Amino acid sequence: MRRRLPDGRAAPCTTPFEKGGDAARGLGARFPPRPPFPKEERQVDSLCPYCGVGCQITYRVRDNAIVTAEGRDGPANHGRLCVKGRYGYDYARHPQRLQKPLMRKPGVAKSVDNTLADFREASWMEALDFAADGLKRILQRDGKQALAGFGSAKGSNEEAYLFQKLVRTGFGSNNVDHCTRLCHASSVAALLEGIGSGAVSNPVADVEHADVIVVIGANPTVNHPVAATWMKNAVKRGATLIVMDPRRTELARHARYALQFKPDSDVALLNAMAHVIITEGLTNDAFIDERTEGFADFRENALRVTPEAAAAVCGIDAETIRAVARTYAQARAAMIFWGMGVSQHTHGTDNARCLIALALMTGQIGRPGTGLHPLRGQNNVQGASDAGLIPMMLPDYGRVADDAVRSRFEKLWGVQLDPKPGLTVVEILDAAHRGEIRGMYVMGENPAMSDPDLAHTRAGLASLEHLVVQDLFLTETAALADVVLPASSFAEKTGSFTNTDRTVQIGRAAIAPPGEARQDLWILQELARRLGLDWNYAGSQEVFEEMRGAMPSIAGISWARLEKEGAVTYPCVDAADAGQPVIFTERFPTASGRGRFVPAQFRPAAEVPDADFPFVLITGRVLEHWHTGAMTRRSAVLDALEPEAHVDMHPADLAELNCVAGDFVVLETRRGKVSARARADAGLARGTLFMPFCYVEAAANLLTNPALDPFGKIPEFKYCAARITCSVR
Ligand SMILES: Nc1nc2c(c(=O)[nH]1)N[C@H]1C(S)=C(S)[C@@H](COP(=O)(O)OP(=O)(O)OC[C@H]3O[C@@H](n4cnc5c(=O)[nH]c(N)nc54)[C@H](O)[C@@H]3O)O[C@H]1N2
Ligand SMILES: Nc1nc2c(c(=O)[nH]1)N[C@H]1C(S)=C(S)[C@@H](COP(=O)(O)OP(=O)(O)OC[C@H]3O[C@@H](n4cnc5c(=O)[nH]c(N)nc54)[C@H](O)[C@@H]3O)O[C@H]1N2
Ligand code: SF4
Ligand SMILES: [Mo]
Repeated sequence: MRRRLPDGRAAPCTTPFEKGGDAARGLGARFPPRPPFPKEERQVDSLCPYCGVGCQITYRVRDNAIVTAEGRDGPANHGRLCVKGRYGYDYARHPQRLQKPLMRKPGVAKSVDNTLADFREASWMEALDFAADGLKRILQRDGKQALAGFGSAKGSNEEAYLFQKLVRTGFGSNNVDHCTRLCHASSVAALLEGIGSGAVSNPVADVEHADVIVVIGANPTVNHPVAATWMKNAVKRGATLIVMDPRRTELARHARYALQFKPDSDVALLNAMAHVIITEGLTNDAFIDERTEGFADFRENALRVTPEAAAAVCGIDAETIRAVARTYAQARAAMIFWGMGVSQHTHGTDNARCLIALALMTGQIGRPGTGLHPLRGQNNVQGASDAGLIPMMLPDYGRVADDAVRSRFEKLWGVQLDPKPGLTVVEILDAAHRGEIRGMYVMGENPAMSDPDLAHTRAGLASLEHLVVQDLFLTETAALADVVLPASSFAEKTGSFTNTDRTVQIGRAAIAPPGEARQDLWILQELARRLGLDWNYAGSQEVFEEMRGAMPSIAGISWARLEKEGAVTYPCVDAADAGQPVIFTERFPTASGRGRFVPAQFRPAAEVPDADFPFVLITGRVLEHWHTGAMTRRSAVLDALEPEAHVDMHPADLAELNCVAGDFVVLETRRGKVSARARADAGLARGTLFMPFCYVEAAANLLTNPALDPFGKIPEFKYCAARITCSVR
């Protein structure tokens, strides 16, 4: 009989699939004992390094270490912080921080289980020469299409800008992408097509002016916690909250309508809402006439989807669909927030098209408290995308294929640019697998954990002839590298960062990098020079000045202004512009100035449950951990709060497996299998499983399906077929 913890969960034991890798890399390594609470020495005003809410923080620093974090009065947080902002800064001082460049020892085969012992320390000079020589060799031998780079949404705007410039002008191709591809790529595809811009229309704080708030496929209490507090405050003030999610999340407790619909069926549900709005005469005809195009086709499509027909697909009864549609359409001001539950599907673009159509047909956009807000995830994913860290667009979203756009950047950068759009994240790894991409530069991303179908991804990374990784730790991706460059963490650098509200803010260096770890900006420039680029930026400020010149949307934001005001929201076209939190007020930035309706038909996921794999696996996040766990599993408080891999399921499904919460279960899909502790969650529907992807010992992405949305090229992280068995009783 296994020992039980006081809360009834089984006490820890080893998992059947436990491997040496993470333990050898010391993920579970003990922290040194906490020193006595030090006396405050100085304070540094900066930001939280984690999510797109962009909370402002004051760090108190002593002996080159952060000792506390407190919320500042920033526009997004007004002093509030969540557990990660308050306690999650200590990863920067974790004993496993890389302090010297590393080079793979000769003859050591590449494996995610490689450890420090498989590398040797090198001088910066040697490591940088080796990194650049490998890239140059491939470039000269195989041509520019054989190289690719993944930049970082955790780094600053300036780092993202230089990274894409390095790939475009040093490697010579547009094979540059980052985690936005795994995130809101489909939302952005739909937004660009529908309203000409991928940015949010209004800040989160606008919930204050909304009387209806829709949250669909997002779990802000967990993933945008401070934003969730503003939503809850709005409900207290009287706003109506509608939550649509196959899992009953914490926010649902505050909702007037909590629609726990069948996963994957958003298009059916949203088309039925449009149907009701049309047939009940709740459309905003003046708005449709003056500001949109393409309504007729959309209307015809929606009229075919009755609430009764949709109910059979999405599991929400027709009357509830009607009530929710009326509530949204009749609101004085209604705002839609969405997240990965909408975007991470092979029909993610269709999902987002439907949301855009709802806003356009009711005129719920372009005023305070109305609009569309795809909640941005990483602290700087908005900024990294704006800066051009995407394969088909240059900074500020000009298409690389557009001659006029390209020639503007050719003039600015003094080189010829490739007119061919580059490959996206998953396409790059596929090309690596096929031997077409031979060399890669990865800065501040951990694709060996965050990409779908990890067996395939890791094999692709391992097959590269030359992989340069620039990170804080020997991550699973760095373990596959030929050379690892130890970089600066958030707290060690000064740069600008753009949050989900399009607000640009300054993160300031609070501490110095450990050992010989260097600034990302320095490393980028050293590599660039070795690739023949004549770069000599004195610091972030100088890079930002170049960006301002290249990007009209931030032309009015000078560094001095950022320093003085602390936060400026773009578009900000000149020094007199106060910044524009609410956009699309008079026209949309499309060619015609009008918003465009694009009809969508319900299509099921690429892989649906069957007799062999009868469950639906949904992957996502937990409050305390960040993505692949690289940072938060090295943060003492956060890892103590959520130390173990788990899979959540309905209590009745658990009972049917003959399991109790805390038992180990084996979870298997057509691509892989993992073992983790079972947790009971009555918020999940029967037949659905939820797993976070932060635990290397039970990496959820060994299981996920790499099938892509055709427009956004985003993989279907939110849906695949799985089976589950109880492994320990
Ligand atoms: N603590 C923490 N916070 C984070 C992150 C983190 O790793 N940890 N990551 C950040 C990043 S980069 C991002 S992108 C955001 C993501 O933030 P969210 O979008 O909130 O993230 P998820 O938990 O992946 O998924 C959201 C919801 O989608 C629902 N869902 C699943 N399938 C479907 C479906 O078919 N339809 C609909 N409508 N919903 C579905 C899930 O039940 C889940 O509640 O979080 C950011 N914040
Ligand atoms: N199954 C499943 N998979 C998913 C998702 C999902 O919902 N389900 N969501 C997807 C989404 S939305 C996202 S955004 C991606 C995220 O995927 P990734 O971006 O790959 O994940 P992170 O763990 O945030 O990786 C950040 C890396 O940067 C390093 N780092 C942090 N700060 C710095 C710095 O200042 N400089 C440098 N050089 N390195 C730094 C960290 O140590 C870490 O290794 O995951 C995707 N994968
Ligand atoms: S809400 Fe996001 S930005 Fe704010 S403290 Fe939490 S993780 Fe950091
Ligand atoms: Mo994300």
